Amino acid sequence: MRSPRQGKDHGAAPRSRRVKIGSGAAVVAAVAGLALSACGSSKPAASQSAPAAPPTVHTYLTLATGGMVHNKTGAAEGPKFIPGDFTLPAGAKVVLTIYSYDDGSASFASASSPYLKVTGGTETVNGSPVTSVSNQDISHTLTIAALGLNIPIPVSPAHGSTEYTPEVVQFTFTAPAAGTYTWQCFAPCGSGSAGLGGAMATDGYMKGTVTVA
Ligand SMILES: [Cu+2]
Repeated sequence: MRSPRQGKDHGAAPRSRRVKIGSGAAVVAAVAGLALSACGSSKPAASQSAPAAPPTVHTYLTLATGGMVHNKTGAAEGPKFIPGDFTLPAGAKVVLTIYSYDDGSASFASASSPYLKVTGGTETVNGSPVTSVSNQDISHTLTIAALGLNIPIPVSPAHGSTEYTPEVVQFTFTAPAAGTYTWQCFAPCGSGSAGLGGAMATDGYMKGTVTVA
């Protein structure tokens, strides 16, 4: 399986300009200029650049099925977001990409559950914008209740047990102020008759911590 990735946008750094020195005189002039500027002032120059736009940060999570995640005894564990804990820079524009391999549904008792709706940002599934997921198609949610942020994740279709092509859920939002926030899945995807046991009750599976710093 794919290992989870997390990292910043690695935009191309601007290349430093090459300065052609055409003659010895030019070198002398350049050195003289340096000497002059060095003598000019000891104060640091005031920054003249406009306020920088917030950086865009890309964070990647993998949503693995129970069959993909095994404990030390070899028994399958419940579905799991990997990593369960992640960090975001405060105020950054965040593009959170979730690769979901889970082809199991976890419908809510009520088809009008608020957790079927996208809130707190914008979402695409395999590149197409979505504003909600139907109760038949819901597989998990990644919800940060304290921020009013809800990412419904639909069933990853037709993957079966041998074909591992993930569904790509991408959610764009602005990271909040620094703090520690709990995320959790609200779809009843765990074990037990109510679907709230197992992974749903285990930290690091369907619940974790987002640290904003
Ligand atoms: Cu879940």
